Amino acid sequence: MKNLQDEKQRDLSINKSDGTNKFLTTDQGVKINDDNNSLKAGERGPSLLEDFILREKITHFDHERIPERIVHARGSGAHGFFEVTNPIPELTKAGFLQEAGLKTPVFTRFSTVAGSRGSTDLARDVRGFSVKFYTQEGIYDLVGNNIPVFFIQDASKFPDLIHAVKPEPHNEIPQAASAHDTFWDFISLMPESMHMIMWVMSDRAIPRSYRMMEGFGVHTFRLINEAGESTFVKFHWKPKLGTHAVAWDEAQKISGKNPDFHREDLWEAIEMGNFPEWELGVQIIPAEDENKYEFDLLDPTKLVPEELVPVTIVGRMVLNRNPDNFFAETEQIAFHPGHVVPGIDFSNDPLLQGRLFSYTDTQLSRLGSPNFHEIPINRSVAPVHNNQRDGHMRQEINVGRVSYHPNSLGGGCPYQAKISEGGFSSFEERIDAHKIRERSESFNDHFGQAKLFFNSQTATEKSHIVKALRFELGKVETTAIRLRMLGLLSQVDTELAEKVAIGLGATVPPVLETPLNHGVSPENLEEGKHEPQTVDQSVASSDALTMLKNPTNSPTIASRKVAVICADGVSEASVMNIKSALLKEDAKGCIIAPHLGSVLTDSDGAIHVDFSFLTASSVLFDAVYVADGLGVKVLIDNDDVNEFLTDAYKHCKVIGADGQAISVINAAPFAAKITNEDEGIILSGDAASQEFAQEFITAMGKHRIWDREKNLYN
Ligand code: HDE
Repeated sequence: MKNLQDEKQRDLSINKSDGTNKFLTTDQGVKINDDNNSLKAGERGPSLLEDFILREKITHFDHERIPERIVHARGSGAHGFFEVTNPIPELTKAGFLQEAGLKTPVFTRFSTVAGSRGSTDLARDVRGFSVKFYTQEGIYDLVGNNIPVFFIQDASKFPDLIHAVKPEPHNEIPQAASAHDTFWDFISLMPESMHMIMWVMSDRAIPRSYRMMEGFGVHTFRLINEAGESTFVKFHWKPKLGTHAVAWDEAQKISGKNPDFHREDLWEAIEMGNFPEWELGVQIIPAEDENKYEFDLLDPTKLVPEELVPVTIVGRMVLNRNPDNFFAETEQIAFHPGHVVPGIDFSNDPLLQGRLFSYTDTQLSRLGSPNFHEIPINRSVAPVHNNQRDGHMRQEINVGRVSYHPNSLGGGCPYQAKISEGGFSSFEERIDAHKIRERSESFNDHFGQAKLFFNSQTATEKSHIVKALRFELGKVETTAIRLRMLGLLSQVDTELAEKVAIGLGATVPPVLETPLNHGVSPENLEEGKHEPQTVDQSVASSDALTMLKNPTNSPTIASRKVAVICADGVSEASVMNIKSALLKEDAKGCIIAPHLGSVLTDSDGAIHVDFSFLTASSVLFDAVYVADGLGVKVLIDNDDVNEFLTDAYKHCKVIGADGQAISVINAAPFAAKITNEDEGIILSGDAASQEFAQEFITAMGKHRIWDREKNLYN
């Protein structure tokens, strides 16, 4: 078997440039003698137009920016590979899924949707999850999200949705946030969005890390086998580290303390060798089952519950290499759901069909030319030969007279491939239909799966959804919009609507009074056609839909970060005890002290300080430990320490202290609220004990102690 894993890296190496031990030159290769001064008429005189070195440098700089992506502008990516673990040749002829052990290079980009390129990573938002597979049969892009459904059913509503969610056009406020009038105005008139709204108001929209998110292809696609038979498929990425979130208050604070939180997390994990990993799974739906379910497989506001169709794992993806250059790779990469290889095909989902147009079109203005496929990160490792020619910034030098097909002068080359030679042929779906501008009535259920999602959540998760809606609608200024939303929410769950209403100081309006336009034509509205419906689901509740009971979760604390709070006089044994225990679990303890440099230990040693209270914040860590020793005198009732610990407590993190450090916890503002049932407060009078470190690690494995919120918010 060929090892293809490094094939893309070899391909990229042709374009890499490294100035180490080289002369500085102009773009034309002329060595530069003075890069610090422009050419002038005399020492104090004006600059001269003939200074080609200055002109070239400034001109290049003037044109350094390209338009950011219309959506998904803010993102981060990494290289890696996809490895087949369970080949599915009976379902697809796609070469990269044929053989166990076969590795295909990938580049994966994660993103937020609404914010601009410089916005925060921690916005409440959907996350993009795009994977480019550099296969032997050409590029395959799986351009998905971390949420398995979407807001709208038809591509024609996408510009409206995005106009509504982006900053409002008159004052460009707010950045990277859906909590404003235009977004909720649109949503309140689009009941089809209610299932997605449940997901976006849940903690899925504030992930702890890109490495701890699921990914979904969203639409139903087709797999095509050698015999030309089609099977419907839904794609899933399951993270090895489990599916985890931060708290909303925490997310907002991270946005101020470190807006690059997710970007840095991905980068650091890869640099440290903690390579993020996901399993790729497929839900297989035989062609004959197309109309078997209470939902339409072509409706992108619906998912297929895993209880109805389980996810079969086919391979794994490992991200093991950071990009060399953010712009050249992460920014210039161009994904497209229409980049498919033989063995994978589209369904008639009307949202997917619209996407098939949009992605190339947008690259033309973003990357400036139809030659964007020649940019190194976009370049296929499978050979490319065709009669496409010229255009801005063409890199390829096509030799010969012939740039048309059929031809005799070029011997008929490049020639077409038979299907048996790997030529792509679209699935021959029989279609005999009227040309109509209509939505299928099978798409009318707008509340059934919103209910399924809400009913599947734990009490903690439901309360987070309530609070998220109180926050979002609380930022809406127009009362009528808030009321319309309460009307829609009451159709998902009356208790949900009532709880949100309490936070808004409002009363849930009767559903019938809720005026709805819900995006249908005036005639259909008059006739009451496409009235939003609630269809009972055959699955009442699904653990795969929660984060807290998610089957992907495991007690691993690998790559988690713990704040180890110290001061001069700290017990060296305590610090080493916790740090080495964490290291064994592939987690990291970071030393935080009142000052940078180092802290002196009780055994006359010195420990390097990673951050001071000024440069660190509790929201940037997964757990906090206060170390024993004489140093605690400085830490007791210290404002910085109290703020640090209070945030950790409020965000339901594990807090530990041993020996004398227990007095620091006892002096914290929340001390009186700590209950015996709190599994996240680990205190041990016995300093530096292994049992203590183990208890601390076990508690961290629960990610957060959300039960604590009962004390905090009652
Ligand atoms: Fe996209 N989307 N999208 N989208 N989308 C773009 O393409 C679009 C949709 C998704 O990391 C754009 O290259 C339309 C669903 C991701 O570079 C643009 C519709 C899903 C990314 C575009 C949708 C996605 C994009 C902007 C409705 C989940 C980031 C820049 C018909 C399955 C890719 C670009 C990256 C990016 C159009 C809906 C995922 C404008 C018209 C549904 C992850 O072409």
